[in-house]
Amino acid sequence: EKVGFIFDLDGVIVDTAKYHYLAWRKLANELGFEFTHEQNELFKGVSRKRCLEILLDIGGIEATQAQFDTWMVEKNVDYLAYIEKMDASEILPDVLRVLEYLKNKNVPIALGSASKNAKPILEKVGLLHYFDSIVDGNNVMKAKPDPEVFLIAADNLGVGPQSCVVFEDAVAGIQAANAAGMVSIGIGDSDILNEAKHNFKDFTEMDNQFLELLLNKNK
Ligand code: G16
Ligand code: MG
Repeated sequence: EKVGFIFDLDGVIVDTAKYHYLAWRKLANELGFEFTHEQNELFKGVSRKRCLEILLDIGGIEATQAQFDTWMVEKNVDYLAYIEKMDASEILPDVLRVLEYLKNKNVPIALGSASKNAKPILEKVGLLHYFDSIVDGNNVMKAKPDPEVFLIAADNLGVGPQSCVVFEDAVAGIQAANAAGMVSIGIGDSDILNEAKHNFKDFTEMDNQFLELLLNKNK
């Protein structure tokens, strides 16, 4: 069977984590508390709703449903203002080389992201056309580490889960890929992503020979 490739978005294709951070920090400051970079680590790969729950926990704030909904919208409006200014210069190093390499080999490619803003971001940086399927926060019921997002992506690509390779920067994402029975590849800190099958600091460390190995894993 052919091999399918699934990419996470934030932290793998683009570094939007910094914009999420700025938007969450602004909200925290407005509510009267600090939000640090270390705390932001907990937000990677996690849904917007869950992020706000964690943020309010950090601030020790009890919110009514109406407040909660308002703050969800407020954070996203701020985040979208950053997204609006994005362009291809924000694509992370060697992502384009890897996408081109796979595209030239006619490999099915999907996006598997927790974000509800995935499509506009891919459009902004000019990468939308590389993806045969986009599965994001609008399509899933259960967030990572549940495997749902990657299983839907595999299904859309017409490839069995065991024939899929997942690139992820979040612990929850690696766990989701493993739970789906896929080959998990950590992009980032190998100490944090130690449950991944393979680890790379970023795509500059991953040569075409390794991609070829993944491509032929079923042969
Ligand atoms: C991303 C980020 C998370 C963010 C989530 C939801 O997931 O890593 O920090 O909270 O999407 O984003 P939004 O508020 O845009 O719906 P991923 O899976 O692409 O890393
Ligand atoms: Mg991510």
